[in-house]
Amino acid sequence: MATSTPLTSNKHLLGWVDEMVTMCQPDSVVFCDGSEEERKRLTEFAVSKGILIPLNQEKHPGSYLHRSNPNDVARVEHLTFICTPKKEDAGPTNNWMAPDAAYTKLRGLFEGSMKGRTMYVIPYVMGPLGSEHSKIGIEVTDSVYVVLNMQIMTRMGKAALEMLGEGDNFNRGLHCTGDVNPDRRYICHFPQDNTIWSFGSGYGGNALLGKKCLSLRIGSYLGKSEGWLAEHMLILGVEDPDGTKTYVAAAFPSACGKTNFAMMIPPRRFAGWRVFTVGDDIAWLRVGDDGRLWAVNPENGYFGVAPGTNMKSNPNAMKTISKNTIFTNVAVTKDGEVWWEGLDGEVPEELTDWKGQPWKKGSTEKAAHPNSRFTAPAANNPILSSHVNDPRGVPISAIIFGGRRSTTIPLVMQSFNWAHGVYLGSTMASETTAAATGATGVVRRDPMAMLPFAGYNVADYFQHWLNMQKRVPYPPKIFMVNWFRKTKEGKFLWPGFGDNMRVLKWILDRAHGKVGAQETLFGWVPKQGHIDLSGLDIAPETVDEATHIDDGEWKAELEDQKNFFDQFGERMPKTLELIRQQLLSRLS
Ligand code: GTP
Ligand code: SPV
Ligand code: MN
Repeated sequence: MATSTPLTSNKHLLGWVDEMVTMCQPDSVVFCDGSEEERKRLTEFAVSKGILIPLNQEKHPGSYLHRSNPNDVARVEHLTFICTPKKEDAGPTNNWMAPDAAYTKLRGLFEGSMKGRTMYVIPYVMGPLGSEHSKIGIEVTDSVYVVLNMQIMTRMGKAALEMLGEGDNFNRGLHCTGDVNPDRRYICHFPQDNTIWSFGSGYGGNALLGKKCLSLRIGSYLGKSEGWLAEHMLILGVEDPDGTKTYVAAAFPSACGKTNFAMMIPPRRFAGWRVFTVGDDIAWLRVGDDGRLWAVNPENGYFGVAPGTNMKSNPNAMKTISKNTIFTNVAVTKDGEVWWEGLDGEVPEELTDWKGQPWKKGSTEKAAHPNSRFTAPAANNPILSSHVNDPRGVPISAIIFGGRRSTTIPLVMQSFNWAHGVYLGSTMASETTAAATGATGVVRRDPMAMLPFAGYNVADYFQHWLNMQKRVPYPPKIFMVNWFRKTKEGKFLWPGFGDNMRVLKWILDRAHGKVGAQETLFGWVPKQGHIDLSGLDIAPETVDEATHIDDGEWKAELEDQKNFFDQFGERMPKTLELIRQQLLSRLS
C-alpha cells in the first residue's frame, strides 16, 4: 500500500490511522499538509475525475462546481445518532444507538469500504491556532471534495499537527462516502470517545466532520463538562460612529439568516456605523477572566446557502464568493457562470441545472437546489473582523434567538432576565428549511437553534444554560427576533437583511442601557418610535403588524410549549416550566 510521509511521529495518531486502514483497506494513504501545492494537486485530480467542474475562470477565478448525488443534498437528521451508553443521556430529541451496537453496525459498513480508493488523513484545528480553547480533530476520509472543503473551513494540515504535538487529545473522525446509498447512511457520534463515524454521505454537515459533528454535537458535550457553550450562532461586531465596538451572538436555525446577518451592510440612515463578521454559523462561548462571556468562531470559512444571495441582499457574501470558492449543487450558465434562484439580473433563458440536466426559463423545477451552497474562505470577506484569530475571541454584549415564524412572534423582544432569556431560547420554534432532508415549512420547536446539534439530553442542556448565569457575573442581555413574520397574503412584513440593523440598533441601545422599553406580559419591546424607521419605505401599520403581540396566538403558543417540555419528564428544569406557567397564568 502506498503511503505518503506521515508528517508526524505522534504514536496515538499513527496508531489510530493504522486501525482505520486495517478496517477500511484503502489502496493508498495521503497525509494532508494543508499547503497550496497540495490544494492545486488535489484540485487537478478532482477535476480529472469530474468531482469538480471548473467554472469560467475569468468570472470565477479559482472556483469550481461540485454536483453531489441527488439523494445526498442536505443533513439527514433521521440518520444522525448520539451514541451514549445510556439512552437518557442522548435524550428524547436525539436518535440513539448504544455505542457497542453502533460500532458493530458501522464496522460492517466500513470494512473494506476504501478498497480501490485513497484514504486522506486531515489534521485540523477548530478555533484560532494556539488558543487553549481550540480543539484538534483528525478526519480520515475517502473524499477529495471533503479535503478541499476542510482546507477552506478549518485551519488544516501541518499547523494542526504542530499544535497537537505528541498528545492524544484529538477528535477521531472517520468518514467514508461509501456508495452514497441512503439506506446505508449513518452519522454517529460517540461523545465519551471523542469520536465520529460517518458513512454514506459526502454532503456538508454529514461529511465535513469539524463543523456540526465536532464543533456542535461533540462540542456541546465537552462544553457541558468543561463549563462553556458550543452554539449554532453567528458572531458579529458593530462599530458606532464614535468608534465603540459591541459584539453580539445570534442563534437562528439552519437557513434562517445567520450568514446574512453576520455580513450585513447597514442602511444609508446608519452612516458611520460598521458591521464586522467574526463568524456565520458556530460560536464557542466561555467566561473570561473579566466575568464577561467571550466568543470564538471555530471555523475558518463559510459553508453558506446560495439561493437568495445577491448584490442587494448580501453584497459582502457576493464579494466573499468572487474567488477560490467551491459551489455545490448550483446551476451554471453556458458561459460557465454560477446561477441560483434569487441571484441578481434576468433569469437566463437556458441553464444546466444542479443535477447536470438542461433547464429552460419558466421551468417549474428549481435550477439550483434550495440547499445549494458555497464554500468560501473567511479571508475573502471584505468585512472580516480583525479578531477572528484572536485566541480570546470577542466579548458578547447581547445574545439573540430568532426563528422563522409566519405568525405570533414579534420583530423583537428582550427577556426580563437570564432565566427568562433561556426560556425564550428553549421554546423557540421555526419553520423547517431545505438544510435538512424532509418536509419544509413545518413549524417545530428548535431550542436555541440546536435541536439537530445538541450532543446530549436537551433538558440537561437547558440546565447547563441556566447554570451559566452563576458563572457569568456580567452576562449578555438576551433577545428574541423574527424577520419572517408574514401578512395574511403571505408577504414578509419586515424588509429584513440590511434593515435588520434598525432592530440591532435597539438591541445595542438596550444592552448599553441607553434606551427604555415597553413592558409586555412576555418581555420588553421597543417603545413607539424607538425603532428607527427613517428612510424606510414601509407603512407604519406594517411595522405595527410585525411587532404586534396577540394574546390569543400567545396562549396557543404557551400551551403548545408544554408538549415540548413534557417529553423530557423529570429531567426538564422546573424553572422553565414555572416561567411558562407564570406567563400563562397572567394571560388568563
Ligand atoms: P445555515 O448555513 O443553514 O446555518 O443558514 P443561515 O442561518 O446562515 O441562513 P442564511 O443567512 O444563509 O439565509 C438563508 C435564507 O434566508 C436565504 O435564502 C436568505 O436570503 C434568507 N434570509 C436571510 N435573512 C433574511 C431576512 O432578514 N429576511 C428574509 N425575508 N429572508 C432572509
Ligand atoms: C446547517 O444546516 O445549519 C448548515 C449546513 O450550516 S451543514 O453544514 O450541512 O450543516
Ligand atoms: Mn448552520
